[in-house]
Amino acid sequence: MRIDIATLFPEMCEAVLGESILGRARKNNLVTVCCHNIRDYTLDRHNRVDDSPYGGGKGMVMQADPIFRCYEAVCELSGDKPHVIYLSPQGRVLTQQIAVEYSRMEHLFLLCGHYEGIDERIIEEIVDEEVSIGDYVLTGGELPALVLADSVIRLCDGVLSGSECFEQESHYNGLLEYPQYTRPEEWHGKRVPDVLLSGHHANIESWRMEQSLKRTETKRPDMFQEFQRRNSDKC
Ligand code: 9WO
Repeated sequence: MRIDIATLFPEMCEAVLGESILGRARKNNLVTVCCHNIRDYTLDRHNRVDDSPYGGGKGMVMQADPIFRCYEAVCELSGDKPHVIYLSPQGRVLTQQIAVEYSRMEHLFLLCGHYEGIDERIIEEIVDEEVSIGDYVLTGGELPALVLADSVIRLCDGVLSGSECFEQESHYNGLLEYPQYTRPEEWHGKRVPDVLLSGHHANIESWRMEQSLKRTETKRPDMFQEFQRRNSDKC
């Protein structure tokens, strides 16, 4: 899989993509992630990428042309047409299921807006889909792009080790996680549940399942309903 990120703040993106599991995935060539500075694609001699909005109003709007030239350079570089996603509060809200869809795609192009937005015509011209990571407004699309990239990259083959990816195919899918504990056995007077110290794997498994179900039912009744619906389909 290949992901290109078009942004005015490539260092902000690189900082996140260079660390931890994402950094390891890139180093092992399991994914190709490239950050592009939209400012490198302006033809303006002052490197302008934004201008005031037609019709008036405060702030600045990102111009269409530098974004388009960046997109064309990525098409040229990769030799294909990526699926273009604009991170915006107006998009459909990202879910695990959508992340799974994207993880099966060859090539994503994530467009990050800044300031008061981008010229509407670039959306019409190149954007396949707008995606939101939730109903709040940020200062730019970079953090949402990184959230999306993280959710997608961890699903790519080989990115998570055996122990890290056990959740992927399991019956815990669509449920909240069971509670986790590590050393020491007692901390601030609180003991680790006995079953986890018992070494009885079948009992541990059923305790964890029960915890996941209970938690999902009380904390996320919407997810619980969906889980029940999907499991009744299977019968
Ligand atoms: C700011 C603003 C100020 C005055 C008048 C109009 C205005 N619109 C905006 C605005 O929406 N700015 C956006 C900031 C432009 C595109 C990038 N920005 C952004 C993306 N904020 N929040 C997101 C986002 C993306 C995905 N999921 C959640 C939030």
